[in-house]
Amino acid sequence: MSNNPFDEFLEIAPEVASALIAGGPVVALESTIISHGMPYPRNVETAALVEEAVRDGGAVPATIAVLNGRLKVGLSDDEIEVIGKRGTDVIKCSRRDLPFVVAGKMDGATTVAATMIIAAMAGIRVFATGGIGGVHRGVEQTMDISADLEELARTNVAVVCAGIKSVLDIGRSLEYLETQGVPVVTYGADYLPAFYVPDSGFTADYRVDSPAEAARAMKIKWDMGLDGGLVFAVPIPDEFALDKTEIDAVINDADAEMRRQGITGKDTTPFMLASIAERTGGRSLDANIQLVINNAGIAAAMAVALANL
Ligand code: PSU
Ligand code: MN
Repeated sequence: MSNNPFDEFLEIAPEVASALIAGGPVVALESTIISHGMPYPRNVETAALVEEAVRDGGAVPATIAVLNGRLKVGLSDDEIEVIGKRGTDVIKCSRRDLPFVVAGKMDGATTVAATMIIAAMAGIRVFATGGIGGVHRGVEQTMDISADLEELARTNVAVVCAGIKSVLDIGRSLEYLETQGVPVVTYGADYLPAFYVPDSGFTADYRVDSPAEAARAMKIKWDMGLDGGLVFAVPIPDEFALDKTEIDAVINDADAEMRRQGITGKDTTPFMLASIAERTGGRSLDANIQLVINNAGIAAAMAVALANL
């Protein structure tokens, strides 16, 4: 790996490094979902199940975080345990945070944006998660737009997710991605999924029905020099989906509570996820776990297909 210009910062796990050198399939996984997205110990259990789903799909998992200022690509079970147990005490790390967490030799859990950056540095092209950040509701007042969207505009990684949560303003998030030239592609569905529910009511730009089709689109995009990411939106399997009317009401209540408490900035997504889990008696957490596992398996198949092109 000595030809990598980012060697100075990266620490790639041996299994991941071997797979990358061989041109084999690797799937990046984020760590903010572990520290800030789910409670301990289910976050750690989920991280293991997600890695297993990637392996079952024929790829090598690379969970990404910053530890002691090192950009770690591929965490050990012990390292995942530490991040999961410390939870929101770990710094939620997006693009703007990376230089300071590295300079200060600190620990950071990486968001979709930061995970994309580190994955790209390591040469990983496919990344699985639950949900991406987007344009927040009330953006007219707050200007709260996740750095994930800007990262998708510039960094060459495909993000496999369950769509855009209705915690966010789905319509405006799609407009932003369109402006930035980021393809939003549904996997095996006509309508864009909305995280806990398989159908948001919004249509996507394109639809693919196989990992090979997804991989071809990625390869052609990047071969043409069209830098930036792609969003592959996979609907939550029906058996794990929540009722749309119920979850929409819960999200509205959680959103109102967040405004009352004056929560802003990077704290909004973790607050909403925890509040929704509490209000659904944990059913949203169960759904969240299942959709991430599902996405991981599909991302693995896409990584395999990409490696075979
Ligand atoms: N959506 C989820 N779970 C999560 C996140 C989003 O369902 O854990 C995390 C991801 O790491 C994502 C981040 O990148 O929240 C977005 O935060 P912000 O809106 O502050 O950019
Ligand atoms: Mn934000």
